[in-house]
Amino acid sequence: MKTLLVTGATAGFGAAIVERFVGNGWRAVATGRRQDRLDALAERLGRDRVHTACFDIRDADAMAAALDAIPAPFRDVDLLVNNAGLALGTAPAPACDLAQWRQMIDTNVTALVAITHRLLPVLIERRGAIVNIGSIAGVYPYAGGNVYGATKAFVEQFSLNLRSDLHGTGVRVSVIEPGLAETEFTLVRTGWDQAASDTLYAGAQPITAADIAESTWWIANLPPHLNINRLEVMPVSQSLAGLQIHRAP
Ligand code: NDP
Ligand code: 8X3
Repeated sequence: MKTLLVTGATAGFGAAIVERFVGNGWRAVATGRRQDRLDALAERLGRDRVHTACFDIRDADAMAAALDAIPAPFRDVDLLVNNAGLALGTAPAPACDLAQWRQMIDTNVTALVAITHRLLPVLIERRGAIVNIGSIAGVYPYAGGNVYGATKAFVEQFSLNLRSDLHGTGVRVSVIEPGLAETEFTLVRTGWDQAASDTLYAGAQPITAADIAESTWWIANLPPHLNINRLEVMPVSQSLAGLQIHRAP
């Protein structure tokens, strides 16, 4: 039986990825800050198949302690899904809160790098795989995307560079870059403004968490000689709108 570790498994993509893999014969280590959500997931899918590790991924000591405490056989990680992440705010840069910028960098970049570094030895030993969750925001700029988009550009480039460094190890590295997807993402971004979230997704038939779980499953179960480098996924309702020009009055 194979094992995956999913960061940010209390909601959205992460929870759906755990469900998809455990429902199809894998065991999972599910992480996040909300113990009640992790417990509910483990109760639903079975404690023998889901090990929960509750910690703030920005806290290096808490992360190390939680990873040290993972029991056998959950320690034998074949797939790391770096999914925990967030956007905070949609304001233009001059109006942004620096603390929110730091939180996005600490979560989406620094913590992702730290847990990857920590798990590389077991992933190499097991000829495993890494799936990083980037975003279209890391490829295409938009007003209000500022630091969030920049963190996701890091995730893309880190993924591609990791592939180069892992050359010859058999470890596969992929980055999935979703567009508009309805999860708790916009609630978090807007300070739990349900109306703002509902308005954004209304009539758009956005990507679902299950869709990204399916993409992750596909990548992980391809023949071992194939590597998906980048997978960009958008709902049909979303497309790119091009450049803007500010004209002198
Ligand atoms: P959700 O808000 O539904 O889920 C985010 C997950 O990240 C939660 O499980 C949350 O757990 C976890 N998380 C956030 N901060 C921390 C932290 N400090 N420590 C530990 N866990 C943390 O959003 P999504 O499922 O949509 O987002 C998952 C990933 O997908 C993110 O990286 C996001 O940037 C990316 N993405 C999302 C898109 C979208 O439109 N939804 C599109 C493209 C990419 P908890 O709060 O319990 O700690
Ligand atoms: C989330 C997608 O377009 O809201 O990463 O930034 S977007």
